[in-house]
Amino acid sequence: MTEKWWHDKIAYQIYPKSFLDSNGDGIGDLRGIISKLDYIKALGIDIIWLSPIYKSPFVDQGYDISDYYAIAEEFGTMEEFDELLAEAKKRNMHIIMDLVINHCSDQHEWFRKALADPDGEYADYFYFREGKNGNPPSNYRSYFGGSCWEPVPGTDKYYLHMFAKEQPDLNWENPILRQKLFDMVNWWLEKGLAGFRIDAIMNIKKDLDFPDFGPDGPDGLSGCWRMIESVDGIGELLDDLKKNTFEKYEAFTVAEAFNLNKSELNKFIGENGYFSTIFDFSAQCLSDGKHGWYDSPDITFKKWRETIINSQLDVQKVGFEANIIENHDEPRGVSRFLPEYARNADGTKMLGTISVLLRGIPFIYQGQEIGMQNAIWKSVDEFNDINTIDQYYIARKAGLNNKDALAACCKMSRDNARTPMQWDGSEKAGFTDGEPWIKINPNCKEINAASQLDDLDSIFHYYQKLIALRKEKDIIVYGEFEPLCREDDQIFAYMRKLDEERLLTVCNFSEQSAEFEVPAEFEGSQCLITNLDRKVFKGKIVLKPYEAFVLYK
Ligand code: TEU
Ligand code: CA
Repeated sequence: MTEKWWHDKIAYQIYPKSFLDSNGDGIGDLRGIISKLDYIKALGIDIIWLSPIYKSPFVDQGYDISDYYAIAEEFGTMEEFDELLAEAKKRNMHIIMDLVINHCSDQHEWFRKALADPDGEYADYFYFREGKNGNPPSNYRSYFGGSCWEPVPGTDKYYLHMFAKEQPDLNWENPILRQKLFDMVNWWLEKGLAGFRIDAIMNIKKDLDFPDFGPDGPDGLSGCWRMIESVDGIGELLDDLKKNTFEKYEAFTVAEAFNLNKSELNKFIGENGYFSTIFDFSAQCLSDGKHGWYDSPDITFKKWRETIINSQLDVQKVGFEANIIENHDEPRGVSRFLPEYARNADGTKMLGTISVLLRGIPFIYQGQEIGMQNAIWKSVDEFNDINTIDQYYIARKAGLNNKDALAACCKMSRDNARTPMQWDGSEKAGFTDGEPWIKINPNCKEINAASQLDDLDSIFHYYQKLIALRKEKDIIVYGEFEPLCREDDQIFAYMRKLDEERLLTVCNFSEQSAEFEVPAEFEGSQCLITNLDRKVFKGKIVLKPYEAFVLYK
């Protein structure tokens, strides 16, 4: 495997709207980010991913871009962005941005021109299609609910949107549009970006016949992903994208790619893959409900462990995946993957240990490093996220009462990750002086950065240490992954191997103590990190509940 500049790096995702507000309008901004670069650097981060900061009407929190060349006023100016790039560079950190090119906003100039002339050249930047017998062209349900087809006013045509109706899909079959997107990507790379996180990219290839699929819900529609999964030919588009952009700059790219099968991994993240890496969402997908969040299954420890093990084993033959426990679309990892009894500082450290020391590029989501948790939502009106509100109504239509529909949203809502970063224990968590755009989790009194920075035993300092270890030890970057105790009811343990070096990670995920036999080869090894105060690691040992340790030899 050829070494790449990003192999040993660690990334941190910022959700700008909720990171830090510098001017009291209740919305996080670039100035806020700049002022916290030292904090991020202190954690040990090399790469910062910014969720979208482009000009946008914010129907889907900036994932609906109305100008790819402008910074959203809410966040600041292009000068401030340049300052952020320069300040990051000074600290030897790289910035990557979100690249949202499956769709744009209905306020983008291209779409306005398309609507103004539905037979003109701009209409072909999108998918404008005639309906069938007074119905939309096909029976697809968008990811955010309702039909994927919206009427084009004044015509008998519809336009396609896989997400909200304000996010029309871009027609990747159009070479002029493709070139404009490539130019835009290169413009940002020229500016000094290190790369991109690439949004919803599996959706760019459509079946141009737009066939119907069997209905899979009470609305008589069929999830639009069925068409995406059934169509071939995305590879050519992705290869074209890479060759015309990323490749020339040695950019680091991490794609949001769901539902790949093993046989495709090499094309995506192999030596000459379309991307540097893709996120491993396999654990997150365990809570996919058949019909929505209301029938989302609970995650069991054994299933979760097996899922992570399997993806580690599959991926290491090919390349690196990016490991996460949460992001801006997911509930907080502590609330999701830890049983209730373990949602404390020690349990949180244990979860971090398992995740950061896996093979792959760790992505830490803002607040994860201090152990932020899901908020308690008292009514559906407290949510802001378009997807959450849709899921609430899906649950109600399926017959759930208000309380149960709300409970489903509390558990799964994307807004759990979008409550403001908890900088201190004050009423507004040090996030803003004004009215925050979304509610602040009242547990900021107990969970906040200020108190953790002062406490060497805190989750923050534990993460800092985990991250430092990954930089010190090549084995954490390149070592082969080997699972241990795969049948055990309590323990998650794995080994990493690099030539003669060995690393052993052991965690007890249960509420009871658990026995573990330290392999003889770890005789005389060194303990690199532990969340409790164990001193002896030899023979048969008994781990306390949510105890974690890492041995190195
Ligand atoms: O997400 C794509 C995607 O597949 C998600 O919508 C996912 O299905 C959903 O969040 C599960 O709850 C990306 C972005 O990460 C997301 O924030 C955007 O809303 C979406 O694309 C549209 O751009
Ligand atoms: Ca602000």
